[in-house]
Amino acid sequence: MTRAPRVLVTGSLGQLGTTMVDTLRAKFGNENVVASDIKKPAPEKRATGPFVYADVLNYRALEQVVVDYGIDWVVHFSAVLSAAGERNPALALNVNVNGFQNVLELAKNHGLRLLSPSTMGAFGPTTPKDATPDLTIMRPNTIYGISKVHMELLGEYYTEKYGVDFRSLRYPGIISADSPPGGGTTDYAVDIFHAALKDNRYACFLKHDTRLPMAYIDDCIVGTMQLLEAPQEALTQRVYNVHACAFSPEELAAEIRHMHSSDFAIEYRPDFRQAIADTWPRTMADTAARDDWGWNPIFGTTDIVRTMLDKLGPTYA
Ligand code: AKB
Repeated sequence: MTRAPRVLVTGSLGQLGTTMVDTLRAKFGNENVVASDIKKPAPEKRATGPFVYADVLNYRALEQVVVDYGIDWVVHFSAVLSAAGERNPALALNVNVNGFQNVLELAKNHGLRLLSPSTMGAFGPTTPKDATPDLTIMRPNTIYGISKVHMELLGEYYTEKYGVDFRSLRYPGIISADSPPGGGTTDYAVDIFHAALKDNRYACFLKHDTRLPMAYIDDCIVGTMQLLEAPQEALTQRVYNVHACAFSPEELAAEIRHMHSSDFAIEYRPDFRQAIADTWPRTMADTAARDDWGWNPIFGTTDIVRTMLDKLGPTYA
């Protein structure tokens, strides 16, 4: 393609969509990136480029956007995450399965490249927990995980059968200061910074030693762009693990004490999200992502803590 691709982003007002739209617009031009959601954007978001209402459950409405704007690529962020999914499994099934099927059909019928992220939540209690490989046992027991395994397999099927250019990466927990997460099991790792700066104490919904893979949003967005733009020939598979660092709540609290306040207090009140976290990997192996398209995260735990405190500090000063 000699001109810039025209990209549609679903779920554009979510934690990742917000930053991804800014990054895509900086690279491909504001007018070439169509942001969509079912919520109303703040006026400053609308000002930077096209925004449309598009419900991923409505195939015809999505198709109209693709035709009207001449879309080439879709980045599909609309999804109900792990904790929200356990609260409302019917909604998660509908959005994650039927919504994905709609964008996949759209990709098939209009020759689109489709990037739809998966998650470490696609693994389950019988998956090996350390250095979890790309190809392994996948028997998740959350509706989120089940719907994401379905997404991965269906995407691969459409690639094989219809030549759809489907791409996916299994995100760890993503930590961001500018856009809040919503409905995930890893959300504690963002909430804790707000609580530390505001109240100097935090009640954590996971146990002290629950170690999970995590990444800072900048690495996540760079990696997502790398996979989105990678030449087809570079891809030896369609779904890739990506790993950056791993920590537990008590390790994160120790870093916050070290960098922010030595008497920061954390208590542990595990709820239903503990059972979800217990089924996920502690670390993931991501050699294929590094070899095939250059995944190379730079934020470790200490960098994440410093960056989060620096970015959020002024809000609570
Ligand atoms: C969640 O906690 O549900 C998400 C994820 C790991 O996919 N952050």
